[in-house]
Order: sequence, then C-alpha cells, then structure tokens
Amino acid sequence: MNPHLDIAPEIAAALAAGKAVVALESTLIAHGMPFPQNFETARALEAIIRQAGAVPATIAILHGRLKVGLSEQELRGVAESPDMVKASLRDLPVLVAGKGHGATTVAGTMRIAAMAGIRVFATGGIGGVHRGAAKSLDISADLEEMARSDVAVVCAGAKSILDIGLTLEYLETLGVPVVTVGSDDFPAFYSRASGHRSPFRADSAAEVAAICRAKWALGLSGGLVVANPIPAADEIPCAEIDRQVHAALVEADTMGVKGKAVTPFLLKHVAALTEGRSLAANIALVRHNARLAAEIAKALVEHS
Ligand code: PSU
Ligand code: MN
Repeated sequence: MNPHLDIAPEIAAALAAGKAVVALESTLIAHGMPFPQNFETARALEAIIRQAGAVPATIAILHGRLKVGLSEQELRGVAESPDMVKASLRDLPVLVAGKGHGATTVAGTMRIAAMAGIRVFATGGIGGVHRGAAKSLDISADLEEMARSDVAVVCAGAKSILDIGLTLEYLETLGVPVVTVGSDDFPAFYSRASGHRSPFRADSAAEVAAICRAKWALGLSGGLVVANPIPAADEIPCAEIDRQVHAALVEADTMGVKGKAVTPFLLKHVAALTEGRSLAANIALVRHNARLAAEIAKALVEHS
C-alpha cells in the first residue's frame, strides 16, 4: 500500500472482504455548496450509500495524508473551511510535501480511490471542456484522469457552463465509455437532457457493472462516465438555466477569472442567480447518484 494513503479501518476491511465500497469527493463539499447544506449533504450521501448496502469512502487530503474515509469531525472541517485548497492531480504532490489540506476534485478523488482499490465513485457533475476552450485551452484534468484511473464515475452529466459537445468528443478521443442510465440523451446536470445524444445507454445498475467488468477484463485501463439524469421532479429545464449560465460566463470573462477558479466561480454565480433553486437541484442529484453508485458497486462485487 502507498505510504501516503490512510484508509479508514472499516473501508480497508470492506475492501479486503470484497464488499461494495463507493468513493465520494470533497471539492463538491468545500467549493460546490455553502455551509451548512454541504455538511448535511456530505453526511446524507454516506447514509444513502450505507442504506443501500455499501460502504462510503469520502476522500480528502488532511495534513498531507491522502485520507480515504473521514471521521464526522474531519468531514465538518472540510465543509466549514472555504479556504481548503481545491485539489486536482497537480496539487497532490505539493499538498503531501507541505502537509497541507485539500478538497479533492473528480480527478484527485479518482486517483486516490484507484490507489485504494475502489472502483466506483459518486459525484455531482464532472469537469470538462470549457466553452471557448479553443482560445483558453481550459480543459479539466478530470477528463485525462478518466483515461487513467480504473474507476466508474457516477455523475449527472456535465453542466452547461461547459461545452458539452466538445466534452463528449474529448472523452471519445480518450477512449472513455460514456453510458447514460435510462436515457438516450446525455444529461446536463440540472436538466435531464442536454440535446447531445449519449454515446451509450444502459437501463440498470447490473448492465453498467457488466460494461465496467468487460472493460477491465479486456485490459482497457481507465474509467467510465456513468451519467444518471436528475429525477424529473427536481430538474431545471435547460431553457430556464441557460440564461443564468450565460450571465455567469459573461461575469467571469469581465472579471478575468482564470484557471482553477473558473468552475467554482461559475457554480457560485449560477446558484446566486437562481436564488437557491440550483442548490436544491444539486443536492437532489448527488443523492440520486450516491444511490445508483451503491447499486453498481454491489453488482460489481457480486460477480467478481
Ligand atoms: N462541476 C459541478 N460541480 C462541481 C464540480 C464540477 O457541477 O462541484 C467540481 C468537481 O470537483 C470537478 C471540478 O472535479 O469542479 C472541476 O474543476 P476544474 O474545471 O477546475 O477542473
Ligand atoms: Mn480548468
């Protein structure tokens, strides 16, 4: 085992016994939602995964240690500290060497989950190719990591702050399967449909697990994007959210927001412009993703 990794005893035991484990990220907690909803949601996600019969593993970096599984106090610390470093792949060595704290993004969480032997991870939305990337070259490290770590990432698709069409193109280039559950359309986070056809469709957790198993049995390393459309009752249709997304993009451009600050800036602005409606949708969809991820994790271990 990697000497920088701390796996909580319950998770280590579950992994050793071949039981279902689901990883959870911490950027979503530290930078994706305000306190206290972020803390309540982080705890709810763990409870949902447990109720479904799997073991939750929330991942973060604390005092330079790659933590797989956080105590309630540690989880609260992540939720209450807005100055937690947003930790993508490039940040890991700096945080480890400097004994710093970091909230891991999809890319950071995938890498640490893979180091621990966890194959399924639930999040909200993935990073992707930003609008205007032809000029800015702003493409999330999440995408490259999808091609490297053997982890299935259950998400509600990608937000329309991104160029969803180019994000799907990039995933195709990287050889990453994108499977949407129960729909032919790739979802756009707040909305069930993005207008972009999903490359693949599956209609059950068992079907998704079979695709994951086949991918890894073929020696095709890397992950999969499992897109889970937000429940209809919680969605905000594209036409409604697009105005706010557009306003947030203009504001980011005017203020010269760059680099890793772009995604959190856009998320905050959209939330403020929708007056909390987007926060309610965000909470609903991550809960939905946690449930599906637990079912996939169980289906994966049943047949291994
Ligand atoms: N998209 C969302 N919500 C999020 C994120 C993305 O709808 O919370 C977070 C995730 O942690 C993701 C990160 O990995 O932002 C991507 O950031 P960047 O675009 O800087 O790579
Ligand atoms: Mn970026």
